[in-house]
Amino acid sequence: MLPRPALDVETAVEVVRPVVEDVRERGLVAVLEATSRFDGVSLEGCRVPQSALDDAVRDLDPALRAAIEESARRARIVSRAQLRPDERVEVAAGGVVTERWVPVRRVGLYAPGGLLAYPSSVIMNVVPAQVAGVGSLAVASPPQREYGGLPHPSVLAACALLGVDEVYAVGGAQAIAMFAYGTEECRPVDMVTGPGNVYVAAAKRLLRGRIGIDSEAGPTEIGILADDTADPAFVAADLLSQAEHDPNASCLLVTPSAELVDAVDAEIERQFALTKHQERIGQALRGQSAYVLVDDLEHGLVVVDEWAAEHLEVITRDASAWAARVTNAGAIFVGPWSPVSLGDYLAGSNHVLPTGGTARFNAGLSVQTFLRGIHVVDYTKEALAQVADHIDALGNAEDLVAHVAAVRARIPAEGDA
Ligand code: HSO
Ligand code: ZN
Repeated sequence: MLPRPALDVETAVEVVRPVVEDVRERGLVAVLEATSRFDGVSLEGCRVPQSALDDAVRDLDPALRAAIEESARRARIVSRAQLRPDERVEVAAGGVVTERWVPVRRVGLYAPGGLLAYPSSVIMNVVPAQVAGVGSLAVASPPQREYGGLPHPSVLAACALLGVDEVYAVGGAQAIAMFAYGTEECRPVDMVTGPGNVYVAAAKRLLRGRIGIDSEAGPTEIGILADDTADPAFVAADLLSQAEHDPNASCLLVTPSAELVDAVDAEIERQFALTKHQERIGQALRGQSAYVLVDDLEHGLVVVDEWAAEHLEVITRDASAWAARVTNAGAIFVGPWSPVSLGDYLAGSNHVLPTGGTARFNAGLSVQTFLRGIHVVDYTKEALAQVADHIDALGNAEDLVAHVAAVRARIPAEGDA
């Protein structure tokens, strides 16, 4: 019964299929035609010139520049700590398996435009990819008519400040297809990450397998597990903050305190009257959002684990102890001084997180997203000989005699000539 928005990526897959096919067959021409059709901008090419990136940095508000730089610095600190050394194990004398961490070679990052032009999302995608050692990174973001067909200046500035100079003014499914198949301008990538609308999600779903993708980012969610110690003004503000993203956003307050629910409800009314994006917030709160009254915090824990929020705040007595027991959440925010907005911008944690209950099996974006662990197997003759009989047994049980023979060519069985 817990609310979730109805989202139909499957239907969108059929809508984007012809666009994706067209880009595969006709490359840049198809990308430009789709751009004029969907974005109302006619371009001769999509590659953003270096001069436009330089201009965006030059014209950037200094306070925003300082914020972007500090956000990236903190994200880098956390990302570096995630790097793992290659793991070499001597399984038996002379038998070595090493797990070698190798970055994906080339990644395309999608940055939404329009209302959703978030320079912070550029940071959240670019920094872990760079720290992982991804050698080649390209960004695509929809052309904006009011900026002369260039992507949003704050997106361009964030790219330039992070050292990404390969940027394309392309949005929607055509951007994902451009990355997957390549065009005259853009070499194909191995992986695409970054949030986008339902058409972007559909194109990623369609092309998954040909390229790697991060998890599908649906509308944002906030769950708050709170008791009577929580400040209703904080709780209300945090629910509103994520509702602000999208009319399909979901906000859940889970608490054993009926008094808190009443106080939060009154606060929401008060704060709603003063906020800017009332239309989106109103729809989100009236739609797939709820107060869930539970018997006690144990019961609350069951509810939040079941819902598996993208963001979960724990604002209770002993908040760290309760937070430590949560198993399903994209990210967890502990205590009254760690609001989701902090994580969205400056905590150092990543804000590209699993939504729609996929936090049950997915993690948010991190350095690990851009690394593959390759097992490197290195055995001596003696170490191989030690297990030759076992390989015989398994190979014969599976009726795969050529497998057995490949070992016996090296280590003849006892009694063989
Ligand atoms: N809360 C969003 C990310 C974001 N917030 C970007 C502000 N800008 C999804 O985690
Ligand atoms: Zn946010």
